[in-house]
Amino acid sequence: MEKIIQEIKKHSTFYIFGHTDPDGDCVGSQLGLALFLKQLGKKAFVYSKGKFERLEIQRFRSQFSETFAPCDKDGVVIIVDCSTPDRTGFEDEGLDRFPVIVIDHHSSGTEFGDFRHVVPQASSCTMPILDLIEAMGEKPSKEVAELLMLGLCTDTGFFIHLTETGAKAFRTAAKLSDLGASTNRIYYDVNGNKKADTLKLISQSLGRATRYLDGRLMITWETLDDYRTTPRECRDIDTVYMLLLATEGVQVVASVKEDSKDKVSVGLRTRCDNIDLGAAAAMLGGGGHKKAAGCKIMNSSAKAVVELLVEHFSKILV
Ligand SMILES: [Mn+2]
Repeated sequence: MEKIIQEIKKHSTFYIFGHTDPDGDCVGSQLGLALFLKQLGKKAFVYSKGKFERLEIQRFRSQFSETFAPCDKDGVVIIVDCSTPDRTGFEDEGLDRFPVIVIDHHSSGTEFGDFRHVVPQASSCTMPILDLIEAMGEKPSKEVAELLMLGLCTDTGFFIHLTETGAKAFRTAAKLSDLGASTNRIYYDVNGNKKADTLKLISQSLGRATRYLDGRLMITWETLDDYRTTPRECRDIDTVYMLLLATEGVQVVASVKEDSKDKVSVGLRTRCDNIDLGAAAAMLGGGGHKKAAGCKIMNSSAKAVVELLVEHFSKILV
């Protein structure tokens, strides 16, 4: 942390990257950190390859650049919320010409970057960012606090995913609340703008959800065909996860989605403390957290991936 603080003090330009297909935590981390650095009188730029599909982050899209054209060769790259360098989507764009600071909270992945502040116990990436701001002896503005709270709210499912180890997250939330962040405002910014078509996709996903392994595993799926009738932006898989995880006897929920003709992405969620989905996803070439993880399967169809998941979890859910 001390080295990261020195790097920040020493330099005046920062290039901030998150992961592709950004979520609230990624966007909150990138923009919160950028705004904080600007308030220190520094230059900060945020980059993302998108896609900004998730409704809760679409309003931030215009602030991000898709191409990396550094204006200061003495700048510093900061990568947030990424467990591996390829997650940025910018791995071939010369980020390593600059010192690289990594701030993250994933439990699996690779050790990359020159300076790392990775806290796997943190519930969101915005938590170690607040730690950094405090370690610098600074106080986030109301706007920064609300961006950091956005990450905390979305990565914890508005605090639902927290367990008995969640005290630090609540202490962080209390601090951000004292600084002027409103969880109610964030809730409706995140959840209050759904299109009517969203209900169609939700009902379709719920209708397709199938129980396997005596109901311990539930899988729902979407194909490319589905997006011909209902736009992809109308997906609200988090609501689907929440409802499926509320089913009696269920341990793991999987959503299988065809991204393109030869790429299928899998999202995994569990409500069980003794299941490590990050490890389960890693065996399939993916990664993530204990309770939320995912992977991408190439050269496959949704149907084949469903079969693969049933086989995979028949060995894990015993
Ligand atoms: Mn995160």
